[in-house]
Amino acid sequence: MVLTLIPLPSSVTAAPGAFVLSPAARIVIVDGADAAASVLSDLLAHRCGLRPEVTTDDPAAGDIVLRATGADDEAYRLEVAERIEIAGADAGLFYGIQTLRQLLREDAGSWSIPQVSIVDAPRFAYRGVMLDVARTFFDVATVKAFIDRASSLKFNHLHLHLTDDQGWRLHIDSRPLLTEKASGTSVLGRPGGFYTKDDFREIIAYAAAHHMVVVPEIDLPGHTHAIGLAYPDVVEAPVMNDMLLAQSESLGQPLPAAGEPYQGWGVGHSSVRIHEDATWDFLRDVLGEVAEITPGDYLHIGGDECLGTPPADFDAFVERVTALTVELGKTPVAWHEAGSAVVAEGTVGQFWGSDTPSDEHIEHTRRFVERGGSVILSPSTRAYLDMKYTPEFPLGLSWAAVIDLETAYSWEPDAIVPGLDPAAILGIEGPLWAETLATLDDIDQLFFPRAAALAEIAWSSASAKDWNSFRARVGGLGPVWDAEGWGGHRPAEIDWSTP
Ligand code: TNX
Repeated sequence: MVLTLIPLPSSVTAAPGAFVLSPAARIVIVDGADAAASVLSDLLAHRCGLRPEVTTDDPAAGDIVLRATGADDEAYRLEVAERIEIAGADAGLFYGIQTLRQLLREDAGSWSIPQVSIVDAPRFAYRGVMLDVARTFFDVATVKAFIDRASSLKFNHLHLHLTDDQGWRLHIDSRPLLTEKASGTSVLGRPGGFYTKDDFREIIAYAAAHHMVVVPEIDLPGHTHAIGLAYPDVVEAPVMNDMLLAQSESLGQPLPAAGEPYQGWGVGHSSVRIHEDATWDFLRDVLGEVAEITPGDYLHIGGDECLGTPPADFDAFVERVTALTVELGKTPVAWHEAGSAVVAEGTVGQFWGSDTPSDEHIEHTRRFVERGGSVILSPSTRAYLDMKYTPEFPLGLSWAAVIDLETAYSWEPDAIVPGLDPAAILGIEGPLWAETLATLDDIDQLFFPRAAALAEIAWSSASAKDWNSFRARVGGLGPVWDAEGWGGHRPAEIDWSTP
């Protein structure tokens, strides 16, 4: 029998037989596993229509025991025998429950779980997904739905791309015109929107309850056309050159005009005014409020595709903005181009080059490590969740690659950037850019099943990786995702009928 587990745990020992979940089963909490009990209780209610009693009494056969341990890590143990026991610290208990969720099976009206003994811990500390809410605004309910999906695969960071040329999505009290004037539209006439501070706190709290840390991104110094709708003094006039004209022509989308919302998806035409004091007052206000509302360590300052910015200006900007971020108490994260500059000590670089990167990309990425930082890998030819599965796929882009499930699965983080010390790899992230997405269903189409491939690369050991094993397991998860109401693409090369 195939155990339908993704990401594959460190150690799995299966035994014959199964635990049958009876209506009399109780959730027994030991040493204060209360939060996990409510996660499990909601899950069983939703999936099996059972709401077990939660108790601190001694466990009996047929019960599910949640044992909180004092450890400070994401590891857990799951034993399924005559009773079920999950042991771990907060995150570990949550992950043990996600593993249990993948093992639950219904047969003739009764719910069972195969007997198994699992010991598990992640490979990488940073396991991220990114949602672009700037190109298309997604409301709080959709972001929560995205958190549900990602956390079930043991992703622990949610990077939100909050600002871009097309819109500004987070209210800033000291700069209220940003959301008043620059949030009303999305790409191609889709509706705009923004998060109030309370909305954003709600997202952060929901993410935290699912053991995900929110990483907000304010994309700078480029991707800033929207700022000009609100504070024109802070931005340069849109750049226009042969490269940008050719881009606009090939997209069939007009170039942006100063002071008007941009609804195309060309890149590289905008910049803040790098040398003006007014810009730095603005950035101190904005980044200060973002840092203040964000409990996580990281603040992403962008740094990508500043195609119209002179290199010396770009470097000066990055040096200063990463220093400002540190001053505000956060660890800066930046797209790998920012490695051309003297980034603040400890800045994390996010690599988005191909899996055969240019010398320049390699050099820029290594710089973060030379400056005491680490690297998040998002190779666009493998980890980009917004690339098409096939050339004909109706959603997504294909500028980096066409990424079928096997391509998304078959890569090794240590081998992407030559000469990068493996110990400097903080983890991996799958970005979901939203130029072509309008709905949660669209998100699901690009997310499932490729996010499962990324989850396994992020969590499981390199030696466990095996495409044939993965394809058998992913097929078995189709019914689990269906049961949650999570749609998605079901590529024909996978047998989705396995129980
Ligand atoms: C490149 S990857 C971008 C984004 C686009 C994306 C579309 C990166 C750091 N920048 O601006 O949305 O391609 O795939």
